[in-house]
Amino acid sequence: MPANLTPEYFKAEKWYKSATTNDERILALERMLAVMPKHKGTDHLKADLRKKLSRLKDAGTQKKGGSHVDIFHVPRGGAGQIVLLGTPNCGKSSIVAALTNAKVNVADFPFATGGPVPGMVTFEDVHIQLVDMPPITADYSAPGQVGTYRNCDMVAIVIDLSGDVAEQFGVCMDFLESRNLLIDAETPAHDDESNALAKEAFCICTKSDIAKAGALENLKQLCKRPLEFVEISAVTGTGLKELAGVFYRLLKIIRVYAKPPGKPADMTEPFTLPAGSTVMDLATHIHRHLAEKLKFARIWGTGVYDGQNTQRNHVLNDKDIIELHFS
Ligand SMILES: Nc1nc2c(ncn2[C@@H]2O[C@H](COP(=O)(O)OP(=O)(O)OP(=O)(O)O)[C@@H](O)[C@H]2O)c(=O)[nH]1
Ligand SMILES: [Mg+2]
Repeated sequence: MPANLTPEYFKAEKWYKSATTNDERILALERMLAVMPKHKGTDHLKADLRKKLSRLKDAGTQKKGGSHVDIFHVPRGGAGQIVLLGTPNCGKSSIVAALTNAKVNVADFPFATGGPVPGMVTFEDVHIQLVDMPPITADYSAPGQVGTYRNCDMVAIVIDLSGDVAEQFGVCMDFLESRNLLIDAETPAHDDESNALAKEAFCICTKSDIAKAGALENLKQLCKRPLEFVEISAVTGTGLKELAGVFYRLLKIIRVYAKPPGKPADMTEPFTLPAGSTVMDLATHIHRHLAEKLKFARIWGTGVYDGQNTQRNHVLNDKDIIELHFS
């Protein structure tokens, strides 16, 4: 083993050893190579890791066969997917039970949840997917569990305010940071090859009805990242009503309604798009080929007068009604 390997390298190596899929192993190897000190003593190790990496990438380009079922793969539904992360018994399933119709297992013993359980949260006329998950501890996460987080839109870290907030937060942050799962200046949403990498995250602080004094303030002080904290109680209902709106805001999406020319808009099924989307983005979302024929759009909504003609690059706002005109 070459000298001078850093704690960051060993973290990445731990990630590599615990990975259960080739995609995850590739990400971990890339991280090991990126954080490895560059000197003569690491030349052999570097060559070895590069060989492993290229073998894994070759395997990835070959046809995938077999009938392996990944229970941690949760197909996306709704306008965005938020996946819960937390230590045993912290109250994850209770949140999903309170906000969705999903059949989850709420229990006063740890590890009551064994696999992901998706449910739909409704915010006004938008549906957002919320996924209950098995717990993690400092030493254990289920094999493959990281895959659910890697493929979601946002991670909700759940902290039990009646427990040891520092320990819970440490376990969750270590899980996320050691796998490059948190977006920051050095960790983008996608790696150089457009594979999903890091996520936005926020904190749901639950059991506010039995919180230890000063727990939320302690937690905020511990946190070195610009995370948002939302306080709730699944038992008394405090903060629950607002939670769906918080999900919607943090997902940074907008909803817009399409209107056929000369007819009323369909106000029942909005299209949801990333905030900042344009008229052209909406047209492409509805029909990629039709979008090439888009001439202009009329809009009723924010920052325009009713029925104003706009160009393809006009940026849409939440709740805009759009009439697309094609050539
Ligand atoms: N007082 C209080 N108890 C809560 C609250 N939320 C959950 N609980 C209780 O905490 C215990 C654990 O809740 P769960 O929702 O099953 O916790 P979990 O995080 O899903 O647990 P695992 O699946 O084992 O990881 C249950 O006894 C719940 O009734 C809350 O807001 N206030
Ligand atoms: Mg549970």
